[in-house]
Amino acid sequence: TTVEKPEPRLNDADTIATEIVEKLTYSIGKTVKAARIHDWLEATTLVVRDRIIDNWFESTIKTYERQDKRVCYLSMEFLIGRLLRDAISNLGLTETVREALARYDVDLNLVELLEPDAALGNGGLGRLAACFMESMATTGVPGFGYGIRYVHGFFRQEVVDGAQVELPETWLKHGNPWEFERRESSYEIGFGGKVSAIEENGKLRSVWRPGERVLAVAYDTPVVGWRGQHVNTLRLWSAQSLDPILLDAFNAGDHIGALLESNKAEAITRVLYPADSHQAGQELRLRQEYFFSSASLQDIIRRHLAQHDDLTNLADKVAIQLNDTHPAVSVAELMRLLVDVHGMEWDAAWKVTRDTFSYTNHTLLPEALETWPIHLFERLLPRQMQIIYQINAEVLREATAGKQLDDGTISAISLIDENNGRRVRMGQLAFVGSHAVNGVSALHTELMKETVFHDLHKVFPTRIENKTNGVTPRRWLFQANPGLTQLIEEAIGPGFKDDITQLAKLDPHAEDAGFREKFVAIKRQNKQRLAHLVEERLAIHLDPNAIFDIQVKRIHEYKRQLLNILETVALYEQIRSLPHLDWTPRVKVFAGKAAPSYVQAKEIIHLAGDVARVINSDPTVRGLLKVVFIPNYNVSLAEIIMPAADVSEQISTAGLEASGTGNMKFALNGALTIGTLDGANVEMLEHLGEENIFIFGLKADEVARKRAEGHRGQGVIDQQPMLRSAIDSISAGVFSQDDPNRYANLMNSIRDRDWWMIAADFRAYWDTQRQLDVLWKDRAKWDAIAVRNTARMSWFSSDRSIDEYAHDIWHAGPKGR
Ligand code: DL6
Repeated sequence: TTVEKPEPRLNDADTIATEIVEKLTYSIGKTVKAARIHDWLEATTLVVRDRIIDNWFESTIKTYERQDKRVCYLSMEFLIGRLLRDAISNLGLTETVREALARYDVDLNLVELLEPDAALGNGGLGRLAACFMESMATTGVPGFGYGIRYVHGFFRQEVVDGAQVELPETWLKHGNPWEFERRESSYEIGFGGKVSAIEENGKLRSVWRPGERVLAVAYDTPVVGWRGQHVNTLRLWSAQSLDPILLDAFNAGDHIGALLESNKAEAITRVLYPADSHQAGQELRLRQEYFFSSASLQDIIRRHLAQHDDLTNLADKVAIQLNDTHPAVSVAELMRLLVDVHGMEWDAAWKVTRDTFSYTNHTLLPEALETWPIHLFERLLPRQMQIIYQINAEVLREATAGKQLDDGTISAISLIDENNGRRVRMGQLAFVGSHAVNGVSALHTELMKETVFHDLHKVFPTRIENKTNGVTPRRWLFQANPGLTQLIEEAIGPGFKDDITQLAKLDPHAEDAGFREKFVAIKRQNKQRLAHLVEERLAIHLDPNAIFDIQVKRIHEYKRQLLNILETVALYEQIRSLPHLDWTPRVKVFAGKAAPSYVQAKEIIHLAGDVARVINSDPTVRGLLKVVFIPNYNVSLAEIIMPAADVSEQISTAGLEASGTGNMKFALNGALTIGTLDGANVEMLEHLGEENIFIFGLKADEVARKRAEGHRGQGVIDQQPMLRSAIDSISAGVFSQDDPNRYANLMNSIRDRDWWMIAADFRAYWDTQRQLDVLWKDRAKWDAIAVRNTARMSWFSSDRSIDEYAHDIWHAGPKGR
């Protein structure tokens, strides 16, 4: 049906001010006088939302009428952050809304700060999904994000007596004005029970009778692209029980038992698992994975059948991207729905499945690769387990057809790991069920071919391809750094806002002293803003004249915050023993969360805090070195930190960081990267040129070789007095006098195995840091490099990533048709 387009709304400050007051009055029930700041937030959100909804309907109807191919992005995580500023900015209404609120003496900046961060993700993978949603809306790809509406997102981090403490996060406490419950879009999700075979028209058909059923209810959030032209949907599933209360049990006096079923159902979407690099392994996690996969697939099929006679052309109309293996059970579930429920032949269903799915791998860390014990899988998802066995048999048959494969290869490509107590390998399932499998940076993709998918790659040599990550410049430049955005506009005109590749026009301005001066003045303001936040939250004073050297990301041994801390301690000791030298003042900033059960990562946080306390209170290094650990790193904090950095730390052990996206955000905002040849740093080097990025350390193949040779740290430490002294001081309790042995294990791990090559890379890292010290003194040179970083980062826009996915994998959207 063609729906008449509503009259476009007026977007002047008068109209918006009037509408905000109307919302205050009639939706919130407050007068202007009585309204509190959270009421203004809600009223403003509703007014902005109205403007998005008009375009949302239009985008949805257009996609429907043109029967455009849709992209469904299945992701367990969407780390979206705050939405109001993003929406206002993408609609081009920032100054108008500011003016409208100012009429009532309300400050838009303060209103925005009150919005809770939607932290439905752990880190890189979830934030990438959020950037991709925004870029799909911007580039006009009809995208649907499918995920989980966690009641509690990523935990809130506090640091108490130096240690990380995890507190529940309650983003839904005061409701969520961005979402719409869709009661009509709810689906039953089964678990457990029995499978039987019944005969129908002379053929056997499997029927699954689950022992337990829950309801998945959809909540939709509009995702608005740049200039508000296209609006997509993020659909998050919430679990509800079919029977809210078992009245029989209640009436018999079993009041707790009467609620057990509903508690069990609702537990599925209660909380996000807070580990990004270890598989959670619990039954509840598998329930979450199946729950949102099945709900999303049922929804996709229902939509398809509303427009088409059958499911044979599903892959022509829908592309489903599996964001990591978390939704990999979808491969078996789609086969079940096609074969058992919709009566398709197995072979036809397998072709539809493979043509529809594609899969992104985000890590090579063995401990993060998901596998599930067969007995658990079989108990929870008995029919899907049968289907996995059948897929396995057929894939092995296909792989061996006409070829002689040795037993090692067969067991490596099998979906069942027979060596570790029989487990289902989700990576293998996602791989064989997809027509395209991608890594997230060039290096990572090559390593996938050599390591985790070595044998599958040999059998299916064209399946793996690369899609380097990107970040949305709207959030990470325009909104996070409005000062720099305006300066760029003055220098090269507004074209870059619609076509980010035009940022390249900024390059010649690196040579212009007048421009550099303005660039630096903005950086300084951003540093002052961060310094102000640190002063307020931690009562630590930071001097904006110092180099702001920042490492913010999840805490993990492979990301090597420990290398940075050791260099900090070594620098501290050097300044103390050689105070007459001309040291360059530095501020070292750390932030990030550790998985609650990751002991070493928590020790690293504790150490950062201990080192900060001792250094910051030592008058001999005053003005030369400061260290801060800012608690509770999240998207909103990142938006303040990224624009304030002079140096961006991207120092993972080479071969272990799949891509990184923080590296891109920092460089886009004019920070100089000190980093290893890892993840997307490799491509950043190509785009920036080697004089504009500071690369050090072992390369991925050298790390592998050293490990194979049985490298140990002690030998290196003995050769390096500064490193030895730093390790000895930490071991002796110089920074932890209350508990001198606190870091014994951490330090011994470097002396012994040095698995993360901290000792091995220390000297190269130290030297490169000193090279930066020298460069800082040549401000014209430093600043020119900073400008070139901003100018040369446009390739790392998520619009480019999305164009590549659309063109090469999804065959959807303007670039994919
Ligand atoms: O692809 C997004 C992001 C990469 O930039 C990071 O390098 C990578 O560590 C991260 N992976 C995860 C957890 N992976 N799993 N499972 O967040 O993905």
